Amino acid sequence: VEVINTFTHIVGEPYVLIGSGLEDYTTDWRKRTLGKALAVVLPGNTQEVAKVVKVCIAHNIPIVPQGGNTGLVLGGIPDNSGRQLILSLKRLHHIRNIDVANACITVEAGCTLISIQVAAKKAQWFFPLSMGSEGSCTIGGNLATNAGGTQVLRYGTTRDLCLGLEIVTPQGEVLDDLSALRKDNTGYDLRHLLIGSEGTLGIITAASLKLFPLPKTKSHVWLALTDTHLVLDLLVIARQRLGTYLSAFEVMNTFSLKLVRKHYPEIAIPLLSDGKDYPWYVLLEVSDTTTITNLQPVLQAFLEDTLKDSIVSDIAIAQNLQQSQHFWKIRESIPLAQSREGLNVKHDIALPSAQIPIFVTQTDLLLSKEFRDIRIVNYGHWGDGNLHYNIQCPEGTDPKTFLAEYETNINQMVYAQVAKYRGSISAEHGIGGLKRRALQGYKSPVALAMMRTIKKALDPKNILNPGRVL
Ligand code: FAD
Ligand code: S2G
Ligand code: ZN
Repeated sequence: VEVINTFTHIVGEPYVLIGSGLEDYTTDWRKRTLGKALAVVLPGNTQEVAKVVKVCIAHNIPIVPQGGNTGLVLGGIPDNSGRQLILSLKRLHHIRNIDVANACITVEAGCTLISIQVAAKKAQWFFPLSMGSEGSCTIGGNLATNAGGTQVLRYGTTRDLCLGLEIVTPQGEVLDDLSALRKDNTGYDLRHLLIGSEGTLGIITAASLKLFPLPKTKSHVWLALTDTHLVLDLLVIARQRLGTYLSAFEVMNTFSLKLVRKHYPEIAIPLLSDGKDYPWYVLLEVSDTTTITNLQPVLQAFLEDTLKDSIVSDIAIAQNLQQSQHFWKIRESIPLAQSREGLNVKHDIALPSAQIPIFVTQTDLLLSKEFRDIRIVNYGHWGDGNLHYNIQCPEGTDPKTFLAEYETNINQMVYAQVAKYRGSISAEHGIGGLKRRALQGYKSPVALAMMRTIKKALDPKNILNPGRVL
């Protein structure tokens, strides 16, 4: 009780939550797991974060930093010991500065991704990071997980968009490393050590981010294809012919779209009607940031050739902004349809693009033989070699029981296939608590030893997010 009073003294009574009704903080977005927190504390600024950390050090209270709680690998929710403190960054949601001359925006960690996109746009600039959770995920969480999303093909991951960080260290010190510099070689790059560290090496309280020119024209094309090899051919030709115009290349299998149709019947899906559907669909986005553009003729010629050469079987082109948004709505409804269908075994994997077809053919076969009637939802950012290769239990069976019984060996089979093609078992969601064991099996022992040394050196009391990543 005494420590709760100390927190209250630092952040104010309304910002220390204890007892029941904390599920929004203690359950993960997928509703897989319910943790139990000592309390939820919501500091109002960086100094308060630092003070809370110092109290936790003095009382040996482990801290789980949390942003929007949209993470998918149990990295941001407490275990069920009731001893861990959730330190929510939600109240640090101010846009600190937009520096147009330096094409840089400085924001606090609790800003939602969408609020940063909107602030940049208002200043006639573009902050490109974008993903289905952008309405509630925070830039602190995006940085901590080095989130990817749908614009990585052209703009890179969150790591590539960050110029500097302000963090609170595991000792409760404030490191102000915010910067608008594009070049700064003064010792180890601590920013890049922190990005992707999932709350285990420091608490991100603010970040300076790159701003980009606003796209002046965008076009969206929905394509139907009959084979994964053709999907990859399309990606290669798109890269060659569309160059830097190409800003997204999202792939979806039929079943992922049929799930959307089942749970969201009001969403019309182009080129998918009963009796006439295709195995694969691609949502392709091109955009141009210059004022005078020849984007349309380039796109037109590209599409004509892909039809003429029978790479694609059919095409639907968005005629206006509303249709473009509709294409994205279909794509972003897949994870929502999946969670309506029930808990599923998720694999957020990356492969060298050229190996995707053989991986898909072999792994589909392997799994379908071993686990009869499973339904494979295969979609995602193939432009980055990143597949969301998710397994839904057989129709009519109970998802929880299915996961309890089969998740581990499905993971093992999929990850063995990923390792065979020198892929990654976590492309963008991170390791968190969910993939910690899998990481031990797939990361080189030398790499794991170096990570442990870094963790021990920076956080010797293991106060930040213990049990996550390592
Ligand atoms: P949280 O869930 O609150 O935390 C995530 C991790 O970061 C935890 O380990 C936590 O401890 C740590 N953390 C959070 N804030 C801080 C901080 N300020 N300092 C230090 N550590 C911190 N992810 C993608 O990469 N690409 C996608 O396309 C994508 N699509 C999604 C679609 C849906 C519908 C959903 C639900 C999720 C999706 N995600 C995606 C996953 C998730 O949105 C991202 O991982 C996101 O970056 C998490 O941000 P958050 O603020 O919700 O973090
Ligand atoms: C996406 C969401 C999570 C999943 O939609 O791009 O990152 O795998 C995923 O369902
Ligand atoms: Zn994704």
